[in-house]
Amino acid sequence: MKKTALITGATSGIGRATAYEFAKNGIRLIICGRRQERLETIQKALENHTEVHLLNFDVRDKKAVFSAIESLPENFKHIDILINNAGNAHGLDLIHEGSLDDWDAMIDINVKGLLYVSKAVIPQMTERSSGHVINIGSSAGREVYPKGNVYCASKHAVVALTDAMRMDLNPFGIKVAAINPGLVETEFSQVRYKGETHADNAYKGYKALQPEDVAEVIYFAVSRPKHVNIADVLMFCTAQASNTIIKKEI
Ligand code: NDP
Ligand code: 8X3
Repeated sequence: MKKTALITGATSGIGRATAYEFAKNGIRLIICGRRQERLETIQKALENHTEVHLLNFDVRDKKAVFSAIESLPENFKHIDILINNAGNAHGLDLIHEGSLDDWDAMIDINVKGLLYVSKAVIPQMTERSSGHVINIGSSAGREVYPKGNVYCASKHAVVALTDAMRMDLNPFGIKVAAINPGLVETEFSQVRYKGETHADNAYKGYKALQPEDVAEVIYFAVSRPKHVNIADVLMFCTAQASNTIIKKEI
């Protein structure tokens, strides 16, 4: 039987590439994000490969999260795979110079948003004693770097929540994983630097991971046999050795 996956942050970057990878492999999709036009474009592009349902909500909005997931039509209610991917960095500042709004955004989206979506989806997995949750963490969840403070803290929280979920959901046979990439060339830097011109420099002088590279690893994890759980992955582009060591050609 075909599996159904719900992907948050499917309008761009890693989430969108994962939607394409899953569609190619016949997984039915619930794609989520705030940009309706993009959701519709992706649906059009993928509907020849698989069934696609759209959900437009902000993961920060508790009520919107629950009502979106409750609104799913009967044939999409059974979610086998949850990809908690929506998230971003907002700003890159010394701790005493950071913006409170940026801090709120990162904690509210990357941590609380992930929790709200999980709370809305996981109970139907525990009821059926089956399911697979993949949280998109980051190398920033393993090692902090200068000026990364709150973003790194939010991703450390994602890694901690992933380990905690794996323990709590173990009696139900639910797989839980964190996929933690280093630098991936997406709209991430446009968001972090608020569209400033130096955002374009973030991926210059080396070949960063592409969103499709991460999507392939996510698909690898979801396509393992029932007894295998890829619990934790750290992946870098070859030019990156750690969050602070990147070999760039100048
Ligand atoms: P993008 O900016 O390309 O994509 C971010 C996605 O998150 C978009 O689809 C956006 O959709 C969604 N999103 C953001 N805020 C909200 C919100 N409030 N409510 C709902 N959806 C939201 O970045 P990436 O693809 O790079 O990022 C995806 C994940 O990967 C994030 O969790 C990020 O932290 C993580 N990551 C990224 C790395 C990188 O270097 N790029 C490295 C390691 C991890 P919309 O705006 O339509 O709502
Ligand atoms: C995104 C990668 O290095 O900008 O999580 O934190 S980094």
